[in-house]
Amino acid sequence: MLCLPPSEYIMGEHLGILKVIVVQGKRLVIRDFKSSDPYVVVKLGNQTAKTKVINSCLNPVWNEELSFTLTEPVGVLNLEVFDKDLLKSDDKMGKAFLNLQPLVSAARIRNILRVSSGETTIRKLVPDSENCLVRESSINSVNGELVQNIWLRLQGVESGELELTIKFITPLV
Ligand SMILES: [Ca+2]
Repeated sequence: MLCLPPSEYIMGEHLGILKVIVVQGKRLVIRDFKSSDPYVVVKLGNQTAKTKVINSCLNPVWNEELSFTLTEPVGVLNLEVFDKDLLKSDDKMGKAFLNLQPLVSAARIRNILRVSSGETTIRKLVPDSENCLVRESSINSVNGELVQNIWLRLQGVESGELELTIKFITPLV
């Protein structure tokens, strides 16, 4: 009798390039006297990237694009904000995560629908107890690229939100 694996993925299969644009932070927590010097560390599996530090700012605008390769099994994107300090170790300003599975599923739907041009909303995600979403987030196909704009609520702190734009570049097969 043929025994199939529980899911269809092939371990280590290369799915595409994931571009994470860390757009901005809002209402971040104070970790110095009156402000903070925030930067964001983004992790996907064993890949890590970080933004630059923005000094003395609780509503920083980074607009920085960080690139990752996405492989099966699809993991979770982890984000953590820190306050840069010179004389002591950096302080924590909250963390958030994003499940990338909906984006990968959206890519499959796009392939089935053969969407390669124009802008089409593939699916919408709503905030719930299983994610960090602040508001509804839609996954769009924009000229063949999958684009998702997201506001994430930072966990473990009194306040703070992060805005990301995720682009998933994967061949139409
Ligand atoms: Ca500082």
